[in-house]
Amino acid sequence: MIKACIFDLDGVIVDTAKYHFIAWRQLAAHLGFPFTQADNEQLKGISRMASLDILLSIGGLTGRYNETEKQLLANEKNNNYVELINNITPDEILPGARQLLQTLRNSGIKTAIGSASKNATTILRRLQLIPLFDTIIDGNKVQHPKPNPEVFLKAAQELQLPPSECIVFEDALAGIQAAHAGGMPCIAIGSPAILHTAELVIPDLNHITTEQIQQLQTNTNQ
Ligand code: B16
Ligand code: MG
Repeated sequence: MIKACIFDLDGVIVDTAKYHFIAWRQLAAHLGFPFTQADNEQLKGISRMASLDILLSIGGLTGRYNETEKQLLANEKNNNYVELINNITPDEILPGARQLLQTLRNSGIKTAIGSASKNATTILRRLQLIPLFDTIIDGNKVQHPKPNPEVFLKAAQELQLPPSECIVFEDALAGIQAAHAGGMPCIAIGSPAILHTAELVIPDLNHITTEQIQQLQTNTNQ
């Protein structure tokens, strides 16, 4: 039986990808090259420093900066990003998210955040969603970014549940890989053409019930 649902934040609970995009594009412009929406797709679910490496390779700047300079560039992007997310409101919560969280908690199923973002708590506070989560594991609490399962295993550990009793909600391939590496089934939000490695792909959180979640785990364990 599923006793906990672990949610990725960006792309599952709220669409912060558009703000990451603007912030990375500002940095690229500063460095003197264009950065497109298609380029941004490569950064979803990836940690900040890994994203910077991809951005620099897009600009033909791989190997140009040392680690200290790269940290300054990452800080610059994060300052751009924090300025944007300071204006986020609960209206930006993605369809079905608040209702599903409430329904799960009413049924006694625990809820957690498992996000790569170091800004997760700030965002959840602005969305007024903190009380709907039993634990929040974010980029500040893990050593190894997705696809390493650490973020989801730590959430299960905090909830004092084995991974087999947890299920993950994700929007990125790296996150689906992380869930599977941790021994947890995954429900993906987005396009089945891209996210087909998940046990189930849905367009948004309005399209899932607690019965389906339990059924999915039964099927996975057969
Ligand atoms: P930050 P998630 C991820 O959040 C984003 O998808 C990814 O684009 C971002 O680079 C990463 O967080 C780190 O975010 O710079 O705020 O620490 O999808 O794991 O909730
Ligand atoms: Mg995500």
